[in-house]
Amino acid sequence: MLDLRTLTRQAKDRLIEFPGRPLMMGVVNVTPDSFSDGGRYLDVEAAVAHAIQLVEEGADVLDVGAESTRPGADPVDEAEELRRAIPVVTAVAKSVTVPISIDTSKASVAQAALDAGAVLVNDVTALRGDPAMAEIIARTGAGIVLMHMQGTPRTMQQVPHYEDVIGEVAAFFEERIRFATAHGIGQRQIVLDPGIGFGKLLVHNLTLLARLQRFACFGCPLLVGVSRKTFLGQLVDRPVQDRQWATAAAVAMAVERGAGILRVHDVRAMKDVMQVTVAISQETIEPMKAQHA
Ligand code: HH2
Repeated sequence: MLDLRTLTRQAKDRLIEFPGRPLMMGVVNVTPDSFSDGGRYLDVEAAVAHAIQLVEEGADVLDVGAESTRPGADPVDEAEELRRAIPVVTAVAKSVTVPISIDTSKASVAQAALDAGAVLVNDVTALRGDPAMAEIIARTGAGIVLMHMQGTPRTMQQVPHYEDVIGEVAAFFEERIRFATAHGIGQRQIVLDPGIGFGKLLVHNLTLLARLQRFACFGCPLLVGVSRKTFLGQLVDRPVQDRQWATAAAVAMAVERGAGILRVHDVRAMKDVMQVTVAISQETIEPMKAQHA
């Protein structure tokens, strides 16, 4: 397993430290279906309550997102994304102490979220979406997730094609790290993500997970998002709300192959999966020893 203890990340004025195990990133969605007709106050309250619950379940980081990146999703305009995301980031930052990530590819949303208390920007375009993003990350010292995606969310599942998915994703990481550092972003701010489900067929997702270790050479933590995704549904033929066991298997394999951050919806269950996988991978019986002491 990758030694995560060497991978402390800088994120604004905070250090994100790895306690010798992967970090659990809990997903806080503020997309329209989470919006009641009752108005914004209730929506913000519901998102904050969800965020607090995820932290109680063991989330080490929260990822707040206001634009769906599901295959085929339409882009959300800037004013709407700001209106949805910023009150939630502001309120969550006052309610929890864990680092907050903003899932956005818009520089204005990233800047406003960083001002409101976020410390990490999860940019699924890896700094290719908004030309102003790199400067904001460099100036603020925020952490940045550079995720691989072929195409855009609207088109990415139409014809994903790779000659060599591992080689192409590795080349992408190399080029994006070079781009980021050339724009004044420190290596220690960077997290890499192979972008499971983003412009990939089932076989590509499976290969990326199976050979995740290949990307350890960049010296950055690897974020993996498998939670409830379509490729799991393709394997077990279950609807999205019934993919927790399938998610568990993928989380365990990702941990065993060196994932550093696990982006999940079901934090409590997946944290158990992570802890057991780590214990077996490290051949340690510390938790049992402690129990019987
Ligand atoms: N996956 C989704 C959204 N953001 N960010 C990163 N870095 N990596 C991912 O794998 C990733 C991501 C997919 O989210 P979606 O299925 O659209 O919904 P949800 O936000 O509920 O997970």
